[in-house]
Amino acid sequence: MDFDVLRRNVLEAIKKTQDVKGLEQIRIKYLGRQDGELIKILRSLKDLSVEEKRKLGPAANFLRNELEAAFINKLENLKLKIRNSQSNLDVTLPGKKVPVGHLHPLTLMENRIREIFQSLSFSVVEGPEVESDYYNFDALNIPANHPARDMWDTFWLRQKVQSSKFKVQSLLLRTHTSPVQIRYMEKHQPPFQIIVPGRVFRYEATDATHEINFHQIEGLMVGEDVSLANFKYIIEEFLKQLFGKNIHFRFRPSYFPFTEPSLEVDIQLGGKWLEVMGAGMVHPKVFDAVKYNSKEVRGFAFGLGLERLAMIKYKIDDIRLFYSGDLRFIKQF
Ligand code: YSA
Repeated sequence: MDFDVLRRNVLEAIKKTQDVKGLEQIRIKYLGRQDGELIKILRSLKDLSVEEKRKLGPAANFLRNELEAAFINKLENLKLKIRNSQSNLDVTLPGKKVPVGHLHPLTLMENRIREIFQSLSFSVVEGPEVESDYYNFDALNIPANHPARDMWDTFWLRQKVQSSKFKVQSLLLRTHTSPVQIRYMEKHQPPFQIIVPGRVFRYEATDATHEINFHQIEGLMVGEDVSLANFKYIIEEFLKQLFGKNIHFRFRPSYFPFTEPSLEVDIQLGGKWLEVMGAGMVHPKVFDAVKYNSKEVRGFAFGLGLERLAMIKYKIDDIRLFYSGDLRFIKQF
């Protein structure tokens, strides 16, 4: 058999074959290393003269490369055909379940609270978690050495920032969201109504209702005629929207240096009262700190505990579960 005949036969056979197994048989028949047709021709070359070998050797190599390429090409085509035929989807088969994550209960709670206050025309504002003692305490009428500072056990940060040549400013992790009241009022004029969701930190012992790292949502409404009655209406409306009409809550007198009068809100949970919010009418000294005329404006403010409200909503009896990372807990929401 000469090269041309071999070439024609092989290409014809490759063309005709329609399966991988058949293709492999053809390859062995013609290009097999032991008894392939090509190797037989090459072996017969040894009897030829040097001249002839020089001519036919390269031609044989060329043919082998060409035929090998034709086999590879056909093999790829057959594989592609198989893949395509397998992609004929049976849409009646049940689909594969794709695992999807979901929101943390605290995020769900925060989103719902934002929604309710936005429906009551409050805007959402944010502030820094690392604060100066001026915003966290002084401007809220809690000067250094005031005994009320003990109400907020504080994580102090190493002092870095020099506010002036002579005074070193103390930095801390904010103990409540109230400093954002000051930051907002420094830059805006009344009337306005805002809420401030955010993370706060307290250096205190943890138990079923206390965490060292938790969330508050501050509220602040300032205008000419804002009164405690407005506060009571807003909070009642808020709690009813969040928990339904049958929610049991009470207002209780309290004390904060930055409000006068001050009160707290408790919600009944399993026969006990759980404190969920501190609040009051903004103290004139707070308005003085932001250069408002305290004779002309009035306002109410509150700071609610997000975890506590989520505990009531989802009937969770230990606040520490929110941060436990326990998937059995998280997956229930
Ligand atoms: C008061 C008057 C205002 O004009 C504005 C805001 C406030 C609230 C004040 N800044 C404050 O922080 N009060 S508070 O210490 O009583 O905390 C408010 C709420 O945060 C509590 O009612 C409680 O729901 C939650 N809270 C307090 N300590 C907590 C906590 N939640 C979880 N873990 C803790 N350790």
